[in-house]
Amino acid sequence: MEQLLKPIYQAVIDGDLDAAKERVLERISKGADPEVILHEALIPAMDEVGSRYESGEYFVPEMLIAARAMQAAMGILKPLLVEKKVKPMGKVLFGTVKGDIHDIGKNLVVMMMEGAGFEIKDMGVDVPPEAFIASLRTDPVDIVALSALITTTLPALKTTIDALCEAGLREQIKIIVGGAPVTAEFAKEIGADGTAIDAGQAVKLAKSLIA
Ligand code: B1M
Repeated sequence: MEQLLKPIYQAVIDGDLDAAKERVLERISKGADPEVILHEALIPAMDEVGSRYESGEYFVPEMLIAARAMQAAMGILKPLLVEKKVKPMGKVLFGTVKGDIHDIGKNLVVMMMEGAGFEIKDMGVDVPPEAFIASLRTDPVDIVALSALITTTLPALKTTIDALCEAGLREQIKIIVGGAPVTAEFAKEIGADGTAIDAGQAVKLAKSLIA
């Protein structure tokens, strides 16, 4: 990692929200590329936090404050990464499935999709299938995008897709799923139209499905 990005990386690992914001603002004012900050400092910092959690060095509170620092830093980058296109590419209903409260990855995909010109209705986290169905009935979209970030909530992806089928809504939408534990095989098995490993790939996938 570039030496100048180290303080941002460290601030997120330490869960130091103010330092994370200050360091990001400082790099931006010096002309740093927001995408480089995101991919070379912020995301690697969350990976390191995950490794520390796995090894027992960090516990949930440390993960949580690191996540807050990451979100604060992303808040600064968002307007720089999202350059709204005039004509919407299509409309997307997005949410992290029931039982799962991780949203950093989802927010990142939302941000990139907005940047690509999609109009996003973000349902947040821990979203039950009924909430997706209720929303689709009053506010139709082209794509439903579902995130699941832990292995224990993978089944909720299938439950949600099944519920959309039972509600008779499947034919009118494309469904994409994603999150670290989601594989292409799993996505196919549960009847999704596709998956993507990261935000950039998710944008490409959404564009190809709309086309
Ligand atoms: Co939790 N957590 N967490 N956590 N957490 C992980 C995911 C874990 C891998 C940590 C570990 O053990 N190494 C592990 C899951 C293991 C597994 O799957 N079996 C884990 C666990 C176990 C838990 C709890 C169960 C801990 C506990 O309570 N004992 C608990 C579960 C809570 C729940 O959801 N019910 C929990 C809680 C939390 C916090 C609340 C403390 C916090 C979340 C805060 C928040 O999101 N606002 C948290 C955090 C921060 C993490 C780690 C450290 C970071 C997650 C993250 O933001 N990554 C994480 C370890 C890690 O990931 N290294 C971990 C960065 C983000 C940019 O990546 O989310 O993968 P990601 O998103 C990517 C792609 O997946 C993809 O694009 C994104 C951008 O590139 N993508 C899509 C995502 N959605 C997509 C949708 C698409 C397409 C692509 O199309 C629709």
